Amino acid sequence: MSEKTNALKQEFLLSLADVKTQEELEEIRVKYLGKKGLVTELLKDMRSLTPEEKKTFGQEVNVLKEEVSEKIAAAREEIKQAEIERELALMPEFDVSMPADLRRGSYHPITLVQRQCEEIFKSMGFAVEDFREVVTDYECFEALNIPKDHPARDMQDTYYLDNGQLLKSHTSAAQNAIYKKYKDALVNEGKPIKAIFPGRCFRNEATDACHENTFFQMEGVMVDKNISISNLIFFMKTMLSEVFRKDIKVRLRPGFFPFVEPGFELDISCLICGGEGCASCKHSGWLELCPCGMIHPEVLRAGGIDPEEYTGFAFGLGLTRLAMMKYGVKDIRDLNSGSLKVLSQFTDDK
Ligand code: FA5
Repeated sequence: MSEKTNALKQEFLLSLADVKTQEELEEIRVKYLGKKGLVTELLKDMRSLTPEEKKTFGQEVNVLKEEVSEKIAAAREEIKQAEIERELALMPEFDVSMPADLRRGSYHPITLVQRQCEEIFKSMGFAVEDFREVVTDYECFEALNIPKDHPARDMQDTYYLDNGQLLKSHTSAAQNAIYKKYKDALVNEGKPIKAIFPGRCFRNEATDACHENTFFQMEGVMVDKNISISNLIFFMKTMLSEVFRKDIKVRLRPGFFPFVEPGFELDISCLICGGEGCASCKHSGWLELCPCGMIHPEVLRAGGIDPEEYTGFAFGLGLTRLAMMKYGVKDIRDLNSGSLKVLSQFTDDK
């Protein structure tokens, strides 16, 4: 091997020894084997050689080229291997002999009770509807006969967005959209409107054992010709007896909501204290569970339904409170706590 070829080979081997990354290696490949690389440049020296010398020198350069290529390929593999090992060293060690943790998640009690109510109402011909959490002032209040500055708004302070929309304070906010969706089928095909719409509600209020600022309700409406309070009572009774499957004490008393006339409060005797009075029922022995009433004519009219021809009932079931009562949860705040100690106790069959 000529002195020049040998010197180039030694220089290449030295620089290869320092290479740590694929990028550095690529630089070296271009430096030696690229179109204008040092190995290729060697061939320029051939011009001044005799044909015999050219042959020997040409072979020598080809051998060097091959050697350089092989060493670069080997270095590429080594660097790749080293990278894999570095990554493996950073990974936590797995003990494959360790027993698996077979604990499963469980449904949230509110989901369980919501699904149960959905099944009950579906079996009675109600459609299950979904609705947004962000609603307009019109949907949440005005369409429900609660104009601006009406005192009933004080009971439902909520969280407002910069654009004037708000987080719905009750599921009644979907009523107007439901009437508009189903009114044509009611008028043209004589199909009664029967729908429930569960959803998350928000209120800007202090929390205690039976009040949360984020809770679930399930609204229900039925509109047809000749719907009366007795229809309302039938559906409320059926729902409660199916959910609890035992005798529970309820009471119906007058209640005021601008969107129903007449309106009622449906209370349930507190199942935590058996009606004696405790923190869960604000020491009254009763828990407000499902206000209801006959839909106000103005509300039907806003939904495009003629109140002279049709009547209907509406109810707003407190789903979170229902879950409290059904599962014996003393403090409503536990349901939003995300604590697995609390939540893992509930399963479908309880
Ligand atoms: C309403 O929200 C009416 N929209 C219900 C209604 C619908 C009446 C249709 C008539 C016809 P109220 O604010 O009372 O009403 O709430 C209804 C139920 O939701 C309560 O009885 C209670 O069970 C539940 N609830 C209300 N506020 C809270 C709260 N802060 N935390 C937990 N549950 C609540």
